Amino acid sequence: MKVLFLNGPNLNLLGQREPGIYGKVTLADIELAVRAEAAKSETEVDFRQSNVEGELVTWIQQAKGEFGAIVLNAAAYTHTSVALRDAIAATGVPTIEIHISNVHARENFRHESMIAPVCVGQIAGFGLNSYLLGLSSALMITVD
Ligand code: CA2
Repeated sequence: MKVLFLNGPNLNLLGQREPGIYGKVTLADIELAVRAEAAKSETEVDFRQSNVEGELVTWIQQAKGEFGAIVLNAAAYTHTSVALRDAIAATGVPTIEIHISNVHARENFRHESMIAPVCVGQIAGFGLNSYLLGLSSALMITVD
């Protein structure tokens, strides 16, 4: 079983700015924690980040046939991207939306998710653990 973790814009800055909202962990720390957890169930993980919307779209399209699930922190594109939503719907790979922060407790514009209707579900507000919960959820919804 292979799970694709995708991270959207500015998540490469994690741990460097706004520690009050996003904590002190870096994306590299998160990747290490995800890989350690995945190893327990012999789950293969691919972990990527891009600041480019089209690159995320391409990766989602290419996931079909290779990955059993996508765990997606689309960051700001969550709230704006019809392109990501269409890619998720088109590819048909079960996708779990995740967020480090509780987007529903923040500004109104973060309450809306363009991608939520085409995702299996949403996990938000658990910090680094949102990624681990995303992994557990991916393992629960996939059979191969
Ligand atoms: O809580 C999350 O995981 C978000 O997806 C993070 C996005 C935000 O736009 C979403 O509404 C919620 C922002 C990621 C940018 O991360 C930064 C990290 C350090 C400094 C500045 C931004």
